[in-house]
Amino acid sequence: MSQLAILLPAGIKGWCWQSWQTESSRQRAKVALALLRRDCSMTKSILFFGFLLVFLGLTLPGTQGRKIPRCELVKILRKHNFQGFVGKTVADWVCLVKHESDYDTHAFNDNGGKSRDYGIFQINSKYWCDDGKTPGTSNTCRINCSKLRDDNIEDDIRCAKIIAKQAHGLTPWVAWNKYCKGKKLDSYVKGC
Ligand SMILES: [Ca+2]
Repeated sequence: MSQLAILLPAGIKGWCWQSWQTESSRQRAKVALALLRRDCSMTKSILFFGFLLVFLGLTLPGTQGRKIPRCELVKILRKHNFQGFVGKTVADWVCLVKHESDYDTHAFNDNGGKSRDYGIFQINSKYWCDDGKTPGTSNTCRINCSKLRDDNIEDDIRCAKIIAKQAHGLTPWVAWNKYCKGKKLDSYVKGC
């Protein structure tokens, strides 16, 4: 998208300059006026569509990842009844997300080529989702891993709950075991 934005002005400049050169000298003033008044209306149209494409590329929902502010995540987790789910608190889950993905819905990690972790909950392709390149995946959540890297975390939440339910807790998440288990976690929901 950014390349398009850079190329457009150069293309427009070339088009106008070509029109200018094809006319005889006595016609140039007339052409210049036409370019400004009418002919270069195409320039405006191209610019408009160029900016529209860049704008859509930046704002289309579901295509880009984003960092979810801590308190927004707390609100989402409370709404989805995470408090008390599998005997854990919302603070446990916020701590888990902080240390697995740093709240980034677009987070991705390659585990030495054997499997990959996707999204805000860093869900693994060996057991829970299918990325098309992890042999023998269980795909227990019945989901394409790419869906776990967009900014709609509804499906991520559904899958995370399946994982926690099967494990009767949050032990499948290495970061939770390391940074959250048995720790004082009040700060993760403080002020929310
Ligand atoms: Ca998703």
